[in-house]
Amino acid sequence: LPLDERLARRIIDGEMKGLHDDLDAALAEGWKALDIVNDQLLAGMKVVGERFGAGEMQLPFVLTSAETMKTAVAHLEPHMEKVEEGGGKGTIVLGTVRGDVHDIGKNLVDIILTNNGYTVINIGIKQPVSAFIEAAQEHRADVIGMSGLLVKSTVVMKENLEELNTRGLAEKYPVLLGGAALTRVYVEDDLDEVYDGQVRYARDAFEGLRLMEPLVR
Ligand code: B1M
Repeated sequence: LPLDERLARRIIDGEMKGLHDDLDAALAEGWKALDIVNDQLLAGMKVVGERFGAGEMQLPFVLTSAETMKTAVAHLEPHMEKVEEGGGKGTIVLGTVRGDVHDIGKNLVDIILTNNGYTVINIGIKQPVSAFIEAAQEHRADVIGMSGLLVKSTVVMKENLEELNTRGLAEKYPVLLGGAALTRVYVEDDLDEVYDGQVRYARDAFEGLRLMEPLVR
């Protein structure tokens, strides 16, 4: 297989042996680390999601694919372009919501924002709204960022926004939401209606980055 197809295939098959060599070869070809993630590795992950959803792939294999993805991203991270370091542009508390373990997308958002001058307080997975709030207060965050991939996580996000309203924190914390089960319409119409502060939808990590500047006041 040509290198680009081989990289996607590695994610689909969860094949780690020789992964670093292939990634190094791609970098040596002059491919940008972020492009490798977006074009090859995520293409493989998309196939994994489709097969899993269709019942053609069992969960342990999805887990191996996810671990391969994480290993690849960790290998590529030092090669990613750093536009601005130092975290001077603002602070975001970032986590995956209660009941949800998916963190590959969240961690990509962390990398992209960190490499572009933001301070990211990454609180991990399965986080209750209280953990987002405590971290935001402790680190004087400008923005709260919630990730979640399950359909039920979209409901949790709504409840979280309601909790921020109840605690009188909506004015203080603009919220950035992302994850595969969300839609722009749900966030910008339905959740915007619910939340007393600003709430925005990011389709991917780059849209998340673009949205940070207007959200950090
Ligand atoms: Co799960 N899973 N999974 N899974 N998994 C999905 C989400 C699913 C769509 C697969 C499918 O059925 N086709 C499905 C959800 C269906 C639904 O809710 N209706 C599903 C399911 C059902 C489950 C379990 C329930 C399975 C089970 O146990 N029976 C279980 C859930 C456990 C739980 O959470 N309580 C489960 C478990 C797992 C693994 C552990 C095996 C593994 C996760 C490993 C890990 O993350 N550490 C896994 C994986 C890998 C997937 C798929 C295949 C891939 C997800 C992924 O990493 N994508 C996924 C299929 C899919 O998404 N279509 C699936 C790559 C990643 C970069 O994309 O996270 O979307 P994503 O992030 C994007 C954007 O969304 C955005 O930026 C990123 C790219 O730039 N973004 C943000 C994300 N967060 C953001 C936050 C922002 C801004 C942008 O600001 C705050």
